[in-house]
Amino acid sequence: MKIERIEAIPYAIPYTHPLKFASGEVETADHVLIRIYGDDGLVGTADAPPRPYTYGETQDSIMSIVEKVFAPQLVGLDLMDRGKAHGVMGRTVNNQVAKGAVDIALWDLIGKSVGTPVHKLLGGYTDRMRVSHMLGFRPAGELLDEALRFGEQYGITTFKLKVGRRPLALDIEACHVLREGLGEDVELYLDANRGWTANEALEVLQRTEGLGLTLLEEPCDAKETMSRRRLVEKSPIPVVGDESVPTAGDVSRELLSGGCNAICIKTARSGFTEAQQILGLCTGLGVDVTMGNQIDTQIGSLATVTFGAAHEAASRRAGELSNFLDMADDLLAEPLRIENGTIAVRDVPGVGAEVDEEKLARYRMN
Ligand code: MUC
Ligand code: MG
Repeated sequence: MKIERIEAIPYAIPYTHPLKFASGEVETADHVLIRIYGDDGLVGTADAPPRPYTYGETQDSIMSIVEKVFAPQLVGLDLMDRGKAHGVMGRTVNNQVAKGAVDIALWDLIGKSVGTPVHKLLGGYTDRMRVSHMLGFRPAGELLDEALRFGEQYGITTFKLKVGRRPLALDIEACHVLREGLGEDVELYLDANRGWTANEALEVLQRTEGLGLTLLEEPCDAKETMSRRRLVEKSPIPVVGDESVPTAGDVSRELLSGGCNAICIKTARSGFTEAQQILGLCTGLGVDVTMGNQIDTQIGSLATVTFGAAHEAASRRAGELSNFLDMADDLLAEPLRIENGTIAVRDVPGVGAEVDEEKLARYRMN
């Protein structure tokens, strides 16, 4: 089968509960739906969530690079020649989210063309992932209420707390309130989105000692090389690289230079192909990974489950899969369900992300 056409459709869906974090805030999912058409009528689908403050990509830039730069070179390629497709995209630097979505849409189309679920093509390790819920900036009492509600309603027992605020006491208090209110069996970890300096992060680790926090993600800008390395050496828990490691090359640089000792993998910015390279690197080096959330829709979260469940090392920890619950609506025709704190893969050819066409017509911007 040959690639016949590639579409990049901008759309916007509001959030009912905007997510606030140290590097930004998301009130509307102003994403791009990527569709790759095969010449036998099948369609591969993926969601591209722009995060300008993190990677510099916007809704417009994703549409432009896909439609004007990638599509003209990808149309006409044999669908199975993924190496050639990556050769084309690799000639352009950056634009990770655009490349990731094209990659996932290609895998979806391949899965459909061979009649096999993509989670099986990728590895087929298990059929579901445990869910970790991300808690944005809020007063400590509200954070606890939200975590308790997610525990009761969905069976979620792992939470990632967004931190990186000043004064540090705001986040330190939130950690204490959550641990006290949730009990010791709930997993809690932190993500500062570069909001602190490395030395501030060290102070937070000291002032939260004994709370059983399990991970500290992107505490400061990874460019603070020396103090970040000192933090990684002194931290009793793994320091996770996220926005500092969008590519396999970045992962090896940060791990080998001591800038982090665990890695957050996001299919939204790595697609499935580069996410597999990153996972192989981490597995080979004996480094933990988390499956992260780029404030994904249900289509994006389904891609994360598809990848995470396919691999033993990626499914060991709970994946960040639930922030779509804060959106007013979604494009996925059959909604994702969180049952007993888990989300299952879909046993249909491809990824299983069929789009509700009426909703797409309602939310699309052109
Ligand atoms: C995260 O893990 O950092 C916030 C910004 C982004 O790109 O992803 C989120 C979550
Ligand atoms: Mg992060």
